[in-house]
Amino acid sequence: MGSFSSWILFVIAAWTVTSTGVVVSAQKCEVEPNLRFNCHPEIIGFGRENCLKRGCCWDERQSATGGQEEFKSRLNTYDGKVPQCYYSSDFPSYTVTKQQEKPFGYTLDLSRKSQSYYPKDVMQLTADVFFETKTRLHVKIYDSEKPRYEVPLDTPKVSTKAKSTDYSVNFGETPFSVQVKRQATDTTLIDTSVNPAFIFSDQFLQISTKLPSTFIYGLGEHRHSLLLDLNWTSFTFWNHDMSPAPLVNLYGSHPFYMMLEEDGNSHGVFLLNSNGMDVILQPTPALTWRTIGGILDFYIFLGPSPDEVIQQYSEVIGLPFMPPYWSLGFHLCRYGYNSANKTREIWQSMLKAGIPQDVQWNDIDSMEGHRDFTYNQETFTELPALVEEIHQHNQYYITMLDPGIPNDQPKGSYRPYEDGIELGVFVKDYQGNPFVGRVWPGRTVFPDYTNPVTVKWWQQETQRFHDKIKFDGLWNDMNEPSNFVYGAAGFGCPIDSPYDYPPYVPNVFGFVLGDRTICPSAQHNLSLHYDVHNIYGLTEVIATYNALKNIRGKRPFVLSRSTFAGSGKYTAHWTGDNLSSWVDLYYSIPAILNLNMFGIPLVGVDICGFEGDTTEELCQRWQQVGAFYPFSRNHNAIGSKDQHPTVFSQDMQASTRKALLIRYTLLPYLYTLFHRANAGGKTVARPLFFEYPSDRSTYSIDKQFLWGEALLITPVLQLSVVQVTGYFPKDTWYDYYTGMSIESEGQQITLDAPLDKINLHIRGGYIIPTQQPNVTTFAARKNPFGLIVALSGEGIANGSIYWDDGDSLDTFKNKKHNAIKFTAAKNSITCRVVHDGYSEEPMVLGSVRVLGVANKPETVTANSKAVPFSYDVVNKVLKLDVLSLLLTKPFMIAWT
Ligand code: MIG
Repeated sequence: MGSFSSWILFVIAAWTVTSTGVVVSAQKCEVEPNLRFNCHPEIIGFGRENCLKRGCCWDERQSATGGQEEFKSRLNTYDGKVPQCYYSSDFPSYTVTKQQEKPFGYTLDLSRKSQSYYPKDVMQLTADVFFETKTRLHVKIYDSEKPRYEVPLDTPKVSTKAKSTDYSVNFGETPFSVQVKRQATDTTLIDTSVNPAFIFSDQFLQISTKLPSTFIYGLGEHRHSLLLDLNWTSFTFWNHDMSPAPLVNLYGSHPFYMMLEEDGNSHGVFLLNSNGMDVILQPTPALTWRTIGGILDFYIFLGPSPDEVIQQYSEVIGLPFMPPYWSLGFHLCRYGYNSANKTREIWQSMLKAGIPQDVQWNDIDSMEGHRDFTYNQETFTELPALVEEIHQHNQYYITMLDPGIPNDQPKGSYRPYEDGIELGVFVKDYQGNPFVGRVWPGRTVFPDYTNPVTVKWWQQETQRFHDKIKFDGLWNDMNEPSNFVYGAAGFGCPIDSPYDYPPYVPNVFGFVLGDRTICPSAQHNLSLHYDVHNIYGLTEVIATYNALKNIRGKRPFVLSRSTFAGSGKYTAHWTGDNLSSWVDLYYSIPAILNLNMFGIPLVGVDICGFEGDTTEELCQRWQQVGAFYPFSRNHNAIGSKDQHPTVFSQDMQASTRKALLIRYTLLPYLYTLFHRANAGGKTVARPLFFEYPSDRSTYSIDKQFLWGEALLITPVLQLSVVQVTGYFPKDTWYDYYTGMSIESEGQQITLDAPLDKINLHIRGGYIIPTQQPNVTTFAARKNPFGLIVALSGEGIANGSIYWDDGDSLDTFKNKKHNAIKFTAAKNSITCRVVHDGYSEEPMVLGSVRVLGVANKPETVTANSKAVPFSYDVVNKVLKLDVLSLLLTKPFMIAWT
């Protein structure tokens, strides 16, 4: 603790009895600046008098600009000032009145004597502490007497305590606080005693924790660098249709963070709560959760490696779905092809140019009056034929379904609405009538997917539409849900509703919760919109996923704009309406890395940018980076200049073709990573620190990323440069193109990056399965496989492949797959078949590249028979090209 004499004169406390009946002494306001927690985050009413009324401390010395971290950060003028109004060190809170042992851990009874300054304090709380697994702690704090809204996520139910745990838990009794420690290192991961103001009122719930380091990640969906900024920043969770911009609430909510501790261990924390929320970071370092409803339902994951944290998180929220193989190919879309003919022309131009593409998309311009389940009878009459033609080329077609259903069509002309009204499937307003907003089709109502009847109706309508257009996947846009007007069309939201105008409004864009969405007072089957707003998109994709599954009998593919924790079980995600700009190209990388941490590995951003016009160079570089987005789609806004690859020069097309052919070459590796995500929650695209958690130089890297453990991508993100500098952690790295090795000591390395090249490196010690590419995954899957064997300094490498038919449901569960392991050591590679359950397509191994073979071998054998080979003396690469081994039979390749 420092000395406060220099500023204590300026601190004023309510040293008389305040309205809450609390006496605050000036002494209790001696709180070190970084340990001050904001007692008056509201913009309205901010001032000394109201601060003191709350029983809080007021620091005169702070300028009048202090105190409202969120508002200031919104205006981008906040310069790291501590709050002007803050809690005294004895701010009243809960005490523990009873502690009981339970089979799952403990239960605590908490109670408070005085009211906080928010209405309707919950005076009696229960805290259940579940020692769920060795690495997972679950702490659930709720109203002891009255049930409150809880997020309907299907989380594991644990009734008995884990035998041993990596964590220990302690409590402070008066006031109540929680401390969680990592036993192995004695590091305190959570300590809520840092802020005395633990508040649990009906519409304001707040708890803070001290953080064990400054290395914090997550808290999406926001536009931010990968490593978060602790300098009085705030992150708001309230799903919103909003072009990605810093410091505002965007399309999705993931109240989850992960941290690296000082020693490189990592842990994660998830607050299972879907109400509007602010999370505040301050340099203490500390974090404050501030939500306006539900309960406080925390999960703490002990890792200790970053990837283990994500696996443990995925076990709680649900493992990512297994994507169809074709969906890992390249996707082309735009808003505003405006006709089936134009769509066809561009799709055909890709075929002609030999640029890989698996999926052609249409947007709302293909609909009749922007109405779901229709196609335009003037401009898209040939759509059914076009889709058939696309299928004949073994390619796929995806179209859009928005939530807004028009309610003003002539009687008898629009069945989805008429059936829906009869079944009562729409969200109701505060008076119980269908809630009417305004979206693309005009005046619209919104399906309430928390109602099982709605889910049936949605499936039925989707089926009817599929009878006309044989789409292979669906795109759920506008599902925040977005609304063009504030609340109800022509009305807004009821001014006297405590849900539309709660006592505390999180720092949402537009200042009111109903901004560009449904009124929080609207009613769903499950609860108020106030509670379920952030899971609207999740409930829609569950319905869409299951509809597709039932209709096609194959693996569903859904793309959703709005997401919540657990969405990855059902959907892919793209980051919405980005801009065709270099800055947006950079932000794509932290975005996809974050979404991987949130359990949504199939993620990408609109390649070449959505809004605005791209340039050829930007689009060329973007196609290169985008070839390595797990979900790779070029998409464009209506009115923007064309940006499909074939609109550009031959050079640009050649470079895009080259990047995408590399993607297609590496698809068996990517697919194997997706299998691991689906089976065990591992990330697909990951930050460097995931693989090198003890190397601090990696902690803030977000201009490079990895596929799995082994492929490092170092793209150009700037105009007019033909070199790029990247960080190479201490390891052996091999240039993807030449096989030349780099021995890095953990250093920055500058690489040539001519316009037609994206730098790729393979990490020594890994074996990557590949396949000779083609312009569709259908064609590529008929080609021979390859292996890239990247030897470690010790001459060792490992890898695997997961393979199945790429489209059937539950192939892993039903064991209709192949799982094969490869090991290289002592101048040989062996193949071990772990599971052999898929034999429809023979898996021929055609070629092998061994990187890092020091000397030219004299002979090379496959299963003891000599095979032809060549050796690149300069790059030290052993090449075998005329193999005809089967991957599904054990083999051994050796060189001497
Ligand atoms: O209000 O369907 O983010 O990808 O092209 C705009 C038209 C609606 C927003 C999506 C964008 C899509 C567009 N949609």
